[in-house]
Amino acid sequence: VVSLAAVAVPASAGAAPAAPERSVTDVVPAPVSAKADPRGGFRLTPATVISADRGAGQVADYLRGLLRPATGYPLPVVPHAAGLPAISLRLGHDTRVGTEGYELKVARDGVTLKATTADGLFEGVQSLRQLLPSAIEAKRVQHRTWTVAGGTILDYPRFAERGAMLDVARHFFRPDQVKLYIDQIAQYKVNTLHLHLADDQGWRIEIKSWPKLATVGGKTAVDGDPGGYYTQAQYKDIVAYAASRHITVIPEIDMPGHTNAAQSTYAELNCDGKAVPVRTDTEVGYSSLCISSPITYRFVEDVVRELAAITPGPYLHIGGDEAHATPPADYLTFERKVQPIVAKYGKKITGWHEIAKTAPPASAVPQYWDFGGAAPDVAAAAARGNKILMSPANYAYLDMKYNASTPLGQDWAALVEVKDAYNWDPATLVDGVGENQVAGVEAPLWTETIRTSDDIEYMAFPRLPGIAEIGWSPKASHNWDAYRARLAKQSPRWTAQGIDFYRSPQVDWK
Ligand code: TNX
Repeated sequence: VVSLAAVAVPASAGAAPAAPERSVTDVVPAPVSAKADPRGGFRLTPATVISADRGAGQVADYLRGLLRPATGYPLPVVPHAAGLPAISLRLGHDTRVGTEGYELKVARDGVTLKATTADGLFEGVQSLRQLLPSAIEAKRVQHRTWTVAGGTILDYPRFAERGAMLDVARHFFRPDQVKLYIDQIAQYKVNTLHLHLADDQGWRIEIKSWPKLATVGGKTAVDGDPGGYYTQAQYKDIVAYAASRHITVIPEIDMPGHTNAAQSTYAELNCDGKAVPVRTDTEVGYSSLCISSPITYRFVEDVVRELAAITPGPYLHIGGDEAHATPPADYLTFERKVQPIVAKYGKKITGWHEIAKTAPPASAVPQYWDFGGAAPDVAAAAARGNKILMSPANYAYLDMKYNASTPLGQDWAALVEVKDAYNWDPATLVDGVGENQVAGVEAPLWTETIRTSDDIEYMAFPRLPGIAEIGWSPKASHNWDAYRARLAKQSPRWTAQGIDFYRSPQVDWK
């Protein structure tokens, strides 16, 4: 365990004042505006209370849970501060901050966080925690002083969706591992978790009408590693945990390709009625559901119905990528039957950008994964009114190696160093898809080579905060030199949180 106790340095006459350890201008993702007041810091003490408006109680309890382990202070949540030193969470309409923004004021006599919604308060809390010493992230009591850096932040996101994807199909991750990742991404204002729940190597969600999908199709994983699946109760619990971190889950069932686990489990999902062999290699593009069979659509409807019933978020992800074993006409036939099924169960569609060529309804969100430039089908969808989610593989794929000697990951799209992951713009990436046609950004983590939470952390940190900043911060604030200096100051927090990050030589880590 690293000791994070502050070292008291005696002030010697004539010495330059030390640069402050942290400031409102250091927050990641960069706020819309931040004005430091070096003399306006607020000191937490055992007498501090958290005062919360009606509707702010959940965020107040969450904040208390963040601050209690390291401080050991009681920090009671109360409806009125009644003259006590307080962190106040206030709800009230503020047209400047939208639905996820906030205003944070830190002064000597108190901290006031205001937002229009609880989502906005939650995102403001993520900024507030970065204004405390890194030791606030320690899991045990640290005997030291706790000063929140003084100043004012006004903040709101550039794009509505800032996402992360975890592929739990190639390798399975237990609910506690998913929750850990949820906590790690929430601190960078990520608001969407896309779970890739089924692929050739394994099926990970209980479907009661097709029970062997999980119990048989879930047994396998890449390289013959142990599989696993979520019961519907476990999935609902993950969804609820994500919601408590103001994150919406988007579940993905990839189809009509990437379906070998289902087709090796149920013979009737194959055109010849014979189950295909189990496969745990990492080839892509060889499997296809049987497009001409009515059973295929009964299967899809059962899966969509059950998944929609346990998913409160508005979207279901229907995959659609790399369907190389499905002829184009069949692909179109399949999508024309499946997309209305999703609508029938009250959900909107998201899918990999290949779905753009099927002219999905304007509410559908194609997820772009290629390298940018010309993409006529995607541009045409944008022109019809679809918003596009940006996940360019050569910048945003967290499974790409950092450099040729990175022990984990793949390199088919690119080697992606920290600077590469940060240096792109969603609004100029794809020809014909501008700022107003972008839904947001998502950082996918495919897990062919990823087996443990340490592996996840090593690939996601430090790149994920960069993608999150691209999604949240104003374009005008985008600057690598300024970003790398702010990012460096995050690393003691990751150390205190136990995040096993990649120490990129591009950043002067603290
Ligand atoms: C491509 S790009 C895939 C996944 C793989 C990934 C590995 C896309 C939508 N699909 O099936 O896991 O590459 O990097």
